[in-house]
Amino acid sequence: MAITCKNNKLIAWVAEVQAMVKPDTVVWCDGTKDEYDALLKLMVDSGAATPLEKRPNSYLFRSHPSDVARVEDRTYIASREQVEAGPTNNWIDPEALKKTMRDLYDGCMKGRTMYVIPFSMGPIGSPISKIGVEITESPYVVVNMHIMTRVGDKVIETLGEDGEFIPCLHSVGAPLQPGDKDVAWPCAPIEKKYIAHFPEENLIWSFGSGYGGNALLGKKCLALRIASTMARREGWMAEHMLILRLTNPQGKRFHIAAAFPSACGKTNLAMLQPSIPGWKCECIGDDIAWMKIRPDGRLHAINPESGFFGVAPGTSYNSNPMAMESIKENAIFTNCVLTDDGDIWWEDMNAPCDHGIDWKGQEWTPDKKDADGKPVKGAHPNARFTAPARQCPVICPDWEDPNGVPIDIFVFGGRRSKLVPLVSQAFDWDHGVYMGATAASEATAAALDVKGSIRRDPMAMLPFCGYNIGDYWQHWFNMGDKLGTKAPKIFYANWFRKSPDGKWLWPGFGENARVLKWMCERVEGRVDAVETPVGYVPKASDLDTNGLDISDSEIEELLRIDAAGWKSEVPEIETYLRSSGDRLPDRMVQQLEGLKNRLGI
Ligand code: OXD
Ligand code: MN
Repeated sequence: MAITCKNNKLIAWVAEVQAMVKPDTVVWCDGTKDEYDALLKLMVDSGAATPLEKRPNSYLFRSHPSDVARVEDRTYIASREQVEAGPTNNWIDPEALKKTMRDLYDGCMKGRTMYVIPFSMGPIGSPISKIGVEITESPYVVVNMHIMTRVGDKVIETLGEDGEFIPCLHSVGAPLQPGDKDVAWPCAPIEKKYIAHFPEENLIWSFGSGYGGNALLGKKCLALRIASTMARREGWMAEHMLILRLTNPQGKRFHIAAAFPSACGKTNLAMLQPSIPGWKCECIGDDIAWMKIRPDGRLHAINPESGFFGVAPGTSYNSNPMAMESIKENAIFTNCVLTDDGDIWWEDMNAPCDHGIDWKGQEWTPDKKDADGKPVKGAHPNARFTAPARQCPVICPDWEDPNGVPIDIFVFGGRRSKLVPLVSQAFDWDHGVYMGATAASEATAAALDVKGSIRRDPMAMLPFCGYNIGDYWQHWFNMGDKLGTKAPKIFYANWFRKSPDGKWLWPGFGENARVLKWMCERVEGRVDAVETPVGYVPKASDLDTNGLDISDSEIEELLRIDAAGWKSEVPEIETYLRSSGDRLPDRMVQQLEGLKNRLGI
């Protein structure tokens, strides 16, 4: 560390953790390129990382086959009272959990180096940013944190003597005894994995996993679960939303924040390139938005992250050319195929690969089958890339503006092959909160709208809201009250509606700017809409379909309201909403009653 930490609370916490985890050495990370390069050299030398000949300064990692994704059933909200965690979280008593985890942490970094990573979520010094400090023994975590957050001395400086920070303790849970040889991806078995949040103390303890959302604690643990609880206390919002800027041909800017569950094309939308002439789209963030009401009375958003941690399979020059451009250099890849010429590959990359080494380190060819004759995928379906956001060719010049960007539009959505129209606008804020709360997605693209296949994912926050979901909805209503007429307008989108014979009706992600254009025109009051029981939908003639090969009847079907279908969903929606018990806001009940009335129930 180039500068000395003067924050006694941080010094004391580091000393306390060190005494518990008993590392061989302690290193304070300074966030420099030298540090990044030295750690990668260490991991290349140990065999944990493979440098990629085809991509400058880029590396491939293979995780342990059991450590490939977030572990929702090992993720806990340890509030003092169970009701504070609510029906959507795993609750555990904080004292009991701390006892269990202290036993696991005891000596867990023996034989290893403990890294102390000071990081800022959001531009350093922004009134919306927060500081965290992650302790880990995983150099893979350190280098990923370098990309995903702002790490280094400036954070220590900003913290000063008595600045607040969020302590994030992480361990892969694999101590080394003298003479032990390390493995490429150390981690603990599933029953020892804990991703724990103590919201009343702003504290995160993660044990046993080296992977993504379990280990890069700035992301889901801090920026969503803990931040959502802080946001409620402090009167702001931490949401699972992309942020983009859309500029119309007259040069007017609109800022859009959109929440979609996974597998609905969030990163693709964040980096959209409009096909309609004169419209420009720039990316501010692809996963998380932190939003505060600023002195102008409007809601301003920052992207707390500084990189993309995206799902690799399916990313291609067709589906997301801007993501492909972002990962050409200085990127980290996890669980992809290593090609014979020293590049990476994954399924649906739209590039040839006849032979390579798969994510498990085995020889792989596209026709490889397992013992049961099933095709073997080369990349894990949750294989990831980590890349600096600044490398995205369409990153917005203001993406690091400490004041954030003023949000005009919120979009919720999900994947629904039936029922839900291409786009609808909420009647008002409260109705929009209802739309977000009841957002739902089908389990897979292929699944039909059969009972049980729909997962409600409120505001796409189901695995990320750090407190009782009923209170979270109330917080949304409260924010609407504070914002009044300056509140963003709320919309619901569904790109995935199919015709009765099972064909996608909307031509694809590349055309989504046409739907965003209609939203902007609504915000500006340029177009009328059709009032239906579920919201305002576009008049067919107001949807810009110039140059698209789509028939009038297809547009009609995309926008059709199937009142009988909506009626049949109401009982399930009611059961779902009521599962938050007495924390269900009255205003949500009023929304449900309003819908029933409009549907004639
Ligand atoms: C993610 C997720 O990884 O939402 O962003 O699961
Ligand atoms: Mn996400």
